[in-house]
Amino acid sequence: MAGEPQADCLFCKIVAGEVPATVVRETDTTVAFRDINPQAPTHVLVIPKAHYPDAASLAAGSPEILADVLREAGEVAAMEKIAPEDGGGPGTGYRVVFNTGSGAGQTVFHTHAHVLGGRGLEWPPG
Ligand code: DGP
Repeated sequence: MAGEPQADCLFCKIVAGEVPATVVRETDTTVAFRDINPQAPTHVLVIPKAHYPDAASLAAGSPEILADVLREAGEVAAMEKIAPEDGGGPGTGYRVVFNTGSGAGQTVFHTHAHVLGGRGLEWPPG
């Protein structure tokens, strides 16, 4: 059923505490933890506790939880002092990325928002 934990899902195992992670925030519906392979000084993943394979399926199945994920992305940015109000130069402001589909670089099929910042970020992304 949509949202139910999946036995073979790495991020469901992090939610369950079966795989260790450096958790920086947790709410009733979300967990935020540091990416194991950081691409920027701040690289935190915000995930719903419920299992949805990608952002589009989360938006369709539980839009209120997708809103929770995005709110938590902002809370992580504030905690890491990379929010726009922390200044205007390189290193402030942040990017929220949902890689969606293997062709776009998604490797873990449990929705996750990458929160990236702490350095200047190029556009367009690679
Ligand atoms: P994506 O490529 O968008 O599916 O991002 C998956 C991210 O998950 C990638 O940046 C690396 C991260 N990741 C993979 N395995 C683990 C893990 O066991 N622990 C943590 N903290 N992050 C992981």
